[in-house]
Amino acid sequence: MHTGETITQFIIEEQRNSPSASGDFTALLNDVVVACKAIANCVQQGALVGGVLGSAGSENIQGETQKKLDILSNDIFLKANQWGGHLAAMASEEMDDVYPIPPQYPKGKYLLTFDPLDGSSNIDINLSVGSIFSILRCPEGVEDAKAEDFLQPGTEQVCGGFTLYGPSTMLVLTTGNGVNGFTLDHNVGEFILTHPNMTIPEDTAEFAINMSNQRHWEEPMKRYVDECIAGTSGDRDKDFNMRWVASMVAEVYRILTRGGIFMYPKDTRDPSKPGKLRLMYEANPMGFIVEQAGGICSTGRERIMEIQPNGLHQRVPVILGSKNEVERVISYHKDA
Ligand code: AHM
Ligand code: MG
Repeated sequence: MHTGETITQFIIEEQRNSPSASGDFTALLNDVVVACKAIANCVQQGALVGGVLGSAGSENIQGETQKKLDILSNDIFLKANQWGGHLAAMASEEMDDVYPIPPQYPKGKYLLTFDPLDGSSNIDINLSVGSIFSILRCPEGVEDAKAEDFLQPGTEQVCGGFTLYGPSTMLVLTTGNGVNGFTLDHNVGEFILTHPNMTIPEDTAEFAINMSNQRHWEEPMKRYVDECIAGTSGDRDKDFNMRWVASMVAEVYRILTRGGIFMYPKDTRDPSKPGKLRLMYEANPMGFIVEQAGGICSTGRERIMEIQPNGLHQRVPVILGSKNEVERVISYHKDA
């Protein structure tokens, strides 16, 4: 058994380094961790418990089919985080509007956004999924937080994190002091610090993209991927390998472990959807983590974390990972 530092200990020790901290943030993170453990448990049970696998027969605000586990995970996040008195409101990829804190509970100074089950198209085929979350401060003086109070650039995040429900359950976290990875010890019921100070290598020979969308990409993206595929017979004079899990959490975890570049680029199909991934629930928390690990997260034209959001469910192109490859993609956008 691994008897390392637990996530609770880690968070409390971080709190001690900031003498003005009230303990609110620590307590909130603990509630988020409880939600993640409960979701990990549901995911792991799979078909052994009824009502977990399969489609829920509904769509979210973005017109995507919801899985039963999408809805269950969303409920778990809400229930675990609404009672503690640390939040002014929550917003989720699976809910149309902001979720206010029910009147019977006290309100707090933070805002929580989350994608309760990222990569849920993978759930019924038993591949990795995860949860992504971001914590913001509620603007001073706001009692009942509305959507506009959430519309803060990613640079304002207090914390970004995600879990990966894979062969082992991992939680990766940043509060702006580097990136740390924890593994769930199911016997102890605690996340244990197993991957301190995760960093992304600057160079990589591995790219991740959904190639079936190739004809809809812009020229800079086509150029970059064509060059990767040409390998030693092309301009790059270097062979590349490709991966596509269709779970951003798994993709980002791989990049944190051994480097790589992940791209869900701008798509010319529908001008109202310049990308697939959502700024508030996916791109910003992942961007915070990737930058804290020494990587880059960009749309190809601008730093994701500096985008001023214009809507809760806004979508953006995402290109993230190893510094030198993402810089190359950005330079191709400049050339174009
Ligand atoms: P989701 O939040 O509805 O699961 O969608 C996000 C996921 C990402 O995890 C993944 O990178 C992408 O969608 C996969 O998309 P595609 O099905 O086009 O390959
Ligand atoms: Mg998602």
